[in-house]
Amino acid sequence: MANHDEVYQHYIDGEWTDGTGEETFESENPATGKSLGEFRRGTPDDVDTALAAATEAEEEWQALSHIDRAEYLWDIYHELKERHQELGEVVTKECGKEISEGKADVTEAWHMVEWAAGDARHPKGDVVPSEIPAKDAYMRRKPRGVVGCVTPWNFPVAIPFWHMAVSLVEGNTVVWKPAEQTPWCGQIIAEMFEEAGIPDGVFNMVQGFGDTGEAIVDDDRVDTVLFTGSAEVGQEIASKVGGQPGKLAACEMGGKNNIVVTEEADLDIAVHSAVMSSFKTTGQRCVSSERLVVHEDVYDEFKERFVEVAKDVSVGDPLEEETFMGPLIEEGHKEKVTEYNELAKREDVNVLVDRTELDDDEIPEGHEDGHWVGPFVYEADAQENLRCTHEEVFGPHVALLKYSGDIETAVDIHNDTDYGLAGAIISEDYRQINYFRDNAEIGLAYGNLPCIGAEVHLPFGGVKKSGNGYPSAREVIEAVTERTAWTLNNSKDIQMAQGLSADI
Ligand code: UN1
Repeated sequence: MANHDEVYQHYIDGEWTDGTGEETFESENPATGKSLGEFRRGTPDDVDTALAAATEAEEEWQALSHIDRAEYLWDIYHELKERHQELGEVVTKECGKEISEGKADVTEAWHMVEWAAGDARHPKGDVVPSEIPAKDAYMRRKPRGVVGCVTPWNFPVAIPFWHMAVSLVEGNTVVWKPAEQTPWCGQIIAEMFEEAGIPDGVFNMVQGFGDTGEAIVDDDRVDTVLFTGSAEVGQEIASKVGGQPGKLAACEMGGKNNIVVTEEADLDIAVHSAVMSSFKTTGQRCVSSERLVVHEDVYDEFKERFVEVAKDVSVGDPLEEETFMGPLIEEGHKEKVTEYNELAKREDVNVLVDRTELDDDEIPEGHEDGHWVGPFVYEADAQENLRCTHEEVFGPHVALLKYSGDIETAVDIHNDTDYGLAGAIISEDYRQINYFRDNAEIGLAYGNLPCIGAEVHLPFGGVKKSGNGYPSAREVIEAVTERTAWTLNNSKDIQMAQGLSADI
């Protein structure tokens, strides 16, 4: 457990180390503003040491079977389950999500570990037919080598395991930088790998900021970069890595996600789904919805009911079970969300709920320095190209966009953002649902559900500005393995495919 008596270190090559830097940083509880512990700030030299260790460890790690490698992860799986409550509280204290979300983060982590470790006993390639009967053809996978992982603060336990569990079972070694806002979760995960006895250099954790992440991304020894985080950083990583032949980046970024409520919607489901998607995690999921596209026939009733909840929804101490929304992650983020709320007003939208500043009596005692914000809900014209309805805010900032006409119109509005991560349709009409499924430009599409809460054995990623790959869940396997097309001739003759003459 973190305390103020020691400065927490990096975990490199099987050792805890101060690294080369002089600087340290604090982890802050966003609900109280108080420090949770002090951590070493990594430098590019520390990344260099970690990458040297990861490269050195590759051969020995790859000599093990998938099943033996998975054994280390099964230990971690049991540890995550046994420490569910305790770790859930750590997540809540460090990233501010209310406690059921803190615990769900840990649950999602063990689900990912279970998937990856279980997959060790599944086929690792394909048997492929050949045009030539005497040929055997296969697709075989092998590890890419060293995987660099850069993870966000909003899922500080689950997302690191999205990146690392499959990478490790497939035979890669890992250098990981946890988010600078959630180093305590990073510390605990590193302790778990140490306790599981993972061989030296196979798993390395360097705490730090953007320069530490950049050192991972830029280094030639890294074969795959996995990134989950902001569109800005993700685009930079994708273009940098794109210029380095042989290296791959899978990035999953944000969204400006929509829920479409048609004239055929069950409004109980619609309101419930919109509240969950817009306000859970205080709007700080990349899949959170900031646009509600609602048909004119049900618009007034939906608006009245949604606004009623938004005015009332509880914001407060995330450790209390009755809290629905915790604080924002940090003061700088509160400023950003506040600026977007102000921008919306300047863009002349019709504000319906403005809880940008909470009343004093809403803020729990001892939490005066938390980064509090409540829902901000407004109606805007779907046809206008406003910044507030098109840019990702990453907070409880929600636009109601009324439409008239058919499902095609709703889906056109849905698709009118640069992003394409998650979205939902609420309707009792299967034709509308199917149209949405086939035409919404998103990676995660939901019918009659919130657009948050994906399960790890589904692909998780998006299109357009939301990402260029799947650094997550089951699809991560594509980013961390090479495919070899292996073809074997069983005859004494050379016979070619495509009818190519083999005469010489
Ligand atoms: C994120 O939104 O940043 O689908 C990740 C979900 C979670 C993961 C969210 N399983 O809501």
